[in-house]
Amino acid sequence: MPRVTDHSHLTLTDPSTDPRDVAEAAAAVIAERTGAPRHDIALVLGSGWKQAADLLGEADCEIDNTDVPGFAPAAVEGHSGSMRSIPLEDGRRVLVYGTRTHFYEDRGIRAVVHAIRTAAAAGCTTVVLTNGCGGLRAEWAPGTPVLISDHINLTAASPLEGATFVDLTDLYSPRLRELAREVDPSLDEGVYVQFRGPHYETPAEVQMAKILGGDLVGMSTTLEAIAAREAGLEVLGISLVTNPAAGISPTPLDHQEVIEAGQAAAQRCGELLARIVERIR
Ligand code: 8IG
Repeated sequence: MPRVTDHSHLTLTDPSTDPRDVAEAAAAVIAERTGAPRHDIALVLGSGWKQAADLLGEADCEIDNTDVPGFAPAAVEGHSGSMRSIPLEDGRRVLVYGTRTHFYEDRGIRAVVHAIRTAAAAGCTTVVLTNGCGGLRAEWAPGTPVLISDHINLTAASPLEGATFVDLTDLYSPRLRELAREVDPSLDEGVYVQFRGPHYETPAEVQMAKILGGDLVGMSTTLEAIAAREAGLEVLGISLVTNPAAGISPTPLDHQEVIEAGQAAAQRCGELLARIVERIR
C-alpha cells in the first residue's frame, strides 16, 4: 500500500486547512472501518427519512460520527449521529448519513458540507439528498415525497471558497429525476427554497418564496448540492413534505408533527429510495 499523507489531525475550523484534506481523512477512516476501499452512492437522511433507508438493505458497518474527522454528533431530535455502509447485491456500496449539520447550527459552512466532500473522497459519484420540508402547494398532503427540480438559496452563503465559479445549471440531475419518475410516475417536482432557520417562516415569507418561484421551504440541501456539484457528484434531491408551509394551512407548525408525518410516510419513501438507489448507474 502506498503511504498517503496523514490528515487525521486536521480540523475544519482552521482556515489554513483545505476542507478536502479533512474529507480525505474522514474517507480513510470510513474505508478502514468498513473494510471497503470505496463507496459508490451517498445518501443523506433528512427529517422523516431515517427509517426509509432501512429498506435499502442491511448495513454491515455503523460508525459513530464522533469517530470520523470533521463530523459532529446530531443536533436535531429524530436524527442519529452515525453513518452506515450498506452493501448492494451488485457489489456497490451506499454510504448512509443518519444526520446532517445544518447551516443554522453555526458550526461553519465547512461542517455543513463535510459529509458531501467526504462522500466524494470515499469514491461516491452520486449523492441522494433527502429532507423534510414545508410544502407551498395545498395538494401536497403531509407525507408526500417531491423531487427537487432546482433551488433558491436564501442563506446568502456558499460552501465554495475563493473565486470558485461553478455552474449550477441542471444541478438536480434531470437523468436521475427521470429515473425516479420511472420508479414512481406520480412524483411531482418542485423548487426548494432554503431559509437559514431554525425558526420556520412567517406566512409572509412563505408568500415571498412562492412569488420567487418556490414550491418547498426548508433549512438544508442547497449548500450541500452546491458542494456536491463542485466535487463532481451527480445530485438527486427528494423532499418529504411533512407539513404545509406557514400560512398554507390554518394550523401552526410543530416539530412533533414533522416526525410523525415522516413515520407515516416511511414505507412509501423507503420503497421509493430503495428502488431508485438500486437503479442508479
Ligand atoms: I420538516 O415548513 C420542515 N422543515 N424552513 N419550513 C422550513 N423548514 C422546514 C419546514 C418548514 N418543515
